[in-house]
Amino acid sequence: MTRAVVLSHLGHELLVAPESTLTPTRCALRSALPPLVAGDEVRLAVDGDTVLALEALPRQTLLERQTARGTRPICANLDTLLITFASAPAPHGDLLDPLLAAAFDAGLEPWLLHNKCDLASPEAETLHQAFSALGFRAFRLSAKAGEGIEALRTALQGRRAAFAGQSGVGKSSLLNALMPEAAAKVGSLSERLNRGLGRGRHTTSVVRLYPLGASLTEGTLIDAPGLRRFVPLPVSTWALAKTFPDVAAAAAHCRFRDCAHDQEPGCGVQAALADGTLGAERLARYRQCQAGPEAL
Ligand SMILES: Nc1nc2c(ncn2[C@@H]2O[C@H](COP(=O)(O)OP(=O)(O)OP(=O)(O)O)[C@@H](O)[C@H]2O)c(=O)[nH]1
Ligand SMILES: [Mg+2]
Ligand SMILES: [Zn+2]
Repeated sequence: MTRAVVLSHLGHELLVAPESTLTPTRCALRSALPPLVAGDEVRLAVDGDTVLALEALPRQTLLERQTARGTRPICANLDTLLITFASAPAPHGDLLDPLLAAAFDAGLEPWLLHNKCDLASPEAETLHQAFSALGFRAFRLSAKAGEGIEALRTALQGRRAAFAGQSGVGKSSLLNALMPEAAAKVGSLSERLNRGLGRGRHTTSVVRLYPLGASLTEGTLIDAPGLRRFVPLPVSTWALAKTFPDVAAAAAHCRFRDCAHDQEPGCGVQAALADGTLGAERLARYRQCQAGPEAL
């Protein structure tokens, strides 16, 4: 039996790549299989031209999102989430924090990709520096000018990564810069407006995995449609502290372990706000991220 990785879910079929050849192959699904996503591993039965996914192998990690109708898997077996923002469209703070928290809760390492550095944007630059200062790994990139691409390619060696971020930040453009053979479709702003993309349609329409080399061990990269917002599963206290290390550092000084950082005496967070070591907007973002699914 052949082991394969799921490249993409195509309605009633899967696009898979057998580990030995990595040749993209369409296959049908045995009826009892659970919903499969890019990055999932399956066992195939091959009979002439007929390929059937028989069995889903256990997942190492699973990135999921909350929808109005419940939990939905997005990608499996990742180790790195490439949280992408750009000089334009203007970054959406509300999107980046929940993505960081979701990455931590799923056991993934979040990296921040700042694309379109060829366009000046004080807003994106401030965000980049703030994330770096908090200790996150951040890359300054331009898919257009080629800036930072070599460093990112080296860093991705052997990793299982996926892009996440707003529509139009250049996720597919970065994929193409890293591996031109992916030939992923890239959308221009005018095209976007003509097709009504301004109202929420995306250039990339399906989640798709691309092997970075001749074998899966060399790494894989997943391109995904842009997100307008992202509601993770309820964020754990642990992931919240990893996402907001500055708030967590201040909270370490709270007198009470269950301090809500509100009116409690001896609150380290309120003290940090008062002496200016913590900005009020950081606490506001923390609270918004903590509220998570309630915002759905
Ligand atoms: N100036 C500049 N433009 C870029 C850069 N990278 C991408 N773009 C442009 O940004 C637009 C959107 O790029 P895409 O790669 O389609 O963006 P995306 O994030 O994949 O968008 P969705 O698939 O809708 O989520 C295109 O017009 C690209 O040419 C860059 O580094 N600099
Ligand atoms: Mg795209
Ligand atoms: Zn407190």
